[in-house]
Amino acid sequence: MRFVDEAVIEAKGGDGGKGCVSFRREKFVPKGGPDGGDGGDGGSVILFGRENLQTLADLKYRRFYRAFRGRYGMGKNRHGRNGEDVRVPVPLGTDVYDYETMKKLGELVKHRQELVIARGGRGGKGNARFATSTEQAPRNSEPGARGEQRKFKLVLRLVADIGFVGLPNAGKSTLLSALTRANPKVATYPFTTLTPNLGVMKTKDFRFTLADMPGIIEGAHKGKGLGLRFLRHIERTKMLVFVVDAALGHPEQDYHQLCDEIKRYKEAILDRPRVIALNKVDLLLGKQPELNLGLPGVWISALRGDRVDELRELIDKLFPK
Ligand SMILES: Nc1nc2c(ncn2[C@@H]2O[C@H](COP(=O)(O)OP(=O)(O)OP(=O)(O)O)[C@@H](O)[C@H]2O)c(=O)[nH]1
Ligand SMILES: [Mg+2]
Repeated sequence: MRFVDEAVIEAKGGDGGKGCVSFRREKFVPKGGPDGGDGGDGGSVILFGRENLQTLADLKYRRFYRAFRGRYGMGKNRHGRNGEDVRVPVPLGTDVYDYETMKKLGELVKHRQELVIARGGRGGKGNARFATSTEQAPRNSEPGARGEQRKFKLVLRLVADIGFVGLPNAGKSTLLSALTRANPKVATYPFTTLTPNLGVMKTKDFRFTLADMPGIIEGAHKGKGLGLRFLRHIERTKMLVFVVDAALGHPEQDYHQLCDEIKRYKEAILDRPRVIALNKVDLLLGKQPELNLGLPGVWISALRGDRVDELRELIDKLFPK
């Protein structure tokens, strides 16, 4: 399915049911007391996290969500039935904002975690509730309260353990295929990957989710290239794997450029552990220059699979568990 990481939706809670006006009728009691029941409460619109969803695409197609109304109260003190909730699954990592104020209302990062976004209205009281010592035959009841209605902006920031960052064409997607069973598109031109790809990497006793990102270019933090739209997808990772094309001859420069873009976007992202994959070593014809990048690294060929296992072990060792 198409990867969609932003959506605007509107939700309305169900209105409460009206309270009932009714009086007891019994064979030998001509004027029975009030017995109108309360209306049912309206249902709510509830978002919940679902782990196997990866995009907000469904919410792009369906924009309006309306929960059911509460039923009317009835005679003989019968309570109206409550309106049913409407539950909407969203991918893990969905942030929910009020559309008008852009205030963050919550996030869904765990499977089955819930957020009520539009509460249903309470049911109105029936006339039985209005009886007092002086008013024994009340003819009033309450209408149900209206359900909340609001517009929201949903923004997905993927939940993955490890994010790949690199310039376009560095071999990130090739590396994802080498480390996992994922099968992303790989091509000889830059900007092949337009939306993040996820894969699962297994080690002896751990399972990591890896996110392959579109290439980062200078100015990405300001929205250049695919810019911010995917830089945000590395925010929730716990570790970064930098992928550089070492065959181009300037891996240090590339690495510093990548760090710079991330730093300008959100410096704290650089606090997490990182490793560097110096890729395309097969094109280097044996020359592996001494590098002092200040982070652990492995010379690999993602294409041929050379030393990819070593990288896997390094990631496993440095990942904050
Ligand atoms: N020789 C060689 N080529 C490689 C290696 N890894 C990747 N490539 C090639 O480099 C090109 C780009 O690879 P991708 O995996 O698509 O690169 P990417 O970083 O995902 O690129 P974008 O998605 O555009 O950012 C492809 O032609 C790959 O076959 C490698 O280890 N050695
Ligand atoms: Mg790619």
